[in-house]
Amino acid sequence: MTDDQNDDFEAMLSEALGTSSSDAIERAVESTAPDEDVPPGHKSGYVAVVGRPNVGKSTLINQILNEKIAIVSPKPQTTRIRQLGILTRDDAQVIFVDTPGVHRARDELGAFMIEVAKAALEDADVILFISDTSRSPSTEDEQILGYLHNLNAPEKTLHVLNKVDALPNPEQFQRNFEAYRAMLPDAEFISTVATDGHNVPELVVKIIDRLPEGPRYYPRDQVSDVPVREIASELIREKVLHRTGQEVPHSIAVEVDEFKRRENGVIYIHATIYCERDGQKGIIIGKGGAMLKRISSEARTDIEKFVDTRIFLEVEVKTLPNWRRDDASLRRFGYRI
Ligand SMILES: Nc1nc2c(ncn2[C@@H]2O[C@H](COP(=O)(O)OP(=O)(O)OP(=O)(O)O)[C@@H](O)[C@H]2O)c(=O)[nH]1
Ligand SMILES: [Mg+2]
Repeated sequence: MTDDQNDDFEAMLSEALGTSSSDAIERAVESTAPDEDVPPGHKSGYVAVVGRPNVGKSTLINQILNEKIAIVSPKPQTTRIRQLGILTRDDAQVIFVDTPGVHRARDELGAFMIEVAKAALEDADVILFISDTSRSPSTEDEQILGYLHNLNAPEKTLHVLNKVDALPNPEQFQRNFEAYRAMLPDAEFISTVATDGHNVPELVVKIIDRLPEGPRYYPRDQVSDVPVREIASELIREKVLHRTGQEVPHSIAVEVDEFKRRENGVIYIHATIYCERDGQKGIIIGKGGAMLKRISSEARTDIEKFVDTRIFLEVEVKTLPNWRRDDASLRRFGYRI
């Protein structure tokens, strides 16, 4: 821009804003200042939510936020990326870090997922170690204990004994409960039911007690750091996870290729489900396309709920052999740090 053009641009901006552009910039800077209007004693910080796959980490975060920001399924290894769930109250801002379940990695995708969980532990002010009380402890729980031990910060850890509603019988409950408590005898613990919210408000109180004083890092109305586009692709992946079994859930990735608003206000989304083999593609599409139709329709309902607008969703399925071991594909789907 020449100086003249620059002046014109400034004038246009001032007119549009009803003020000088430098004032507008000042205001924008002020409104994003992190400690804006927080009361004295305001607390904030990061809470890493870790555990083996399927213990209810994402369910718990959705329950605390009263909003579905993370996908959930009965299949292990549902969560693949680090995602924030942000709880803002007048007195505190709690930034939950949902992590992939810690397991023994069998491919590069698995190795990435474990790195994500470990990295979240290092940055955390508070750690929630989630156990599934309906099952006995496993080597995966031991693996997590090893990470916690290396951090050497026992006062940061809260042990959450989840799924206390799903116990086979009282003796088994007692055995599982004691076995978990023996793993972390010095940590404070609480039993919860993430699906119905039992003891969840009490857990939030314990978390906030442990947070340091600090500013509000995110705007009041922000509940997650995951872009809408990404949430849409996750919701589609969730529907595939619910509808398919065997190795299919682990073999898919979803990419949203197009996301735009049409003149009639409807949001148009085109997404591709990638799987590793043609046989899996056949399962996802189903007889006469019936399965894919069901997956798309369920995903559309959930995405509409999230964006609060009508959407038109088109989904296709492609085969991308061995993508879970291929560096370029992992990077493309966001599974690389
Ligand atoms: N009965 C019962 N089921 C629960 C509870 N919490 C979660 N679940 C169920 O457990 C399953 C796994 O929940 P997720 O929230 O996806 O578990 P996760 O720990 O995030 O799993 P990964 O992302 O795979 O590591 C889902 O079917 C949930 O509905 C609970 O307290 N009681
Ligand atoms: Mg999860």
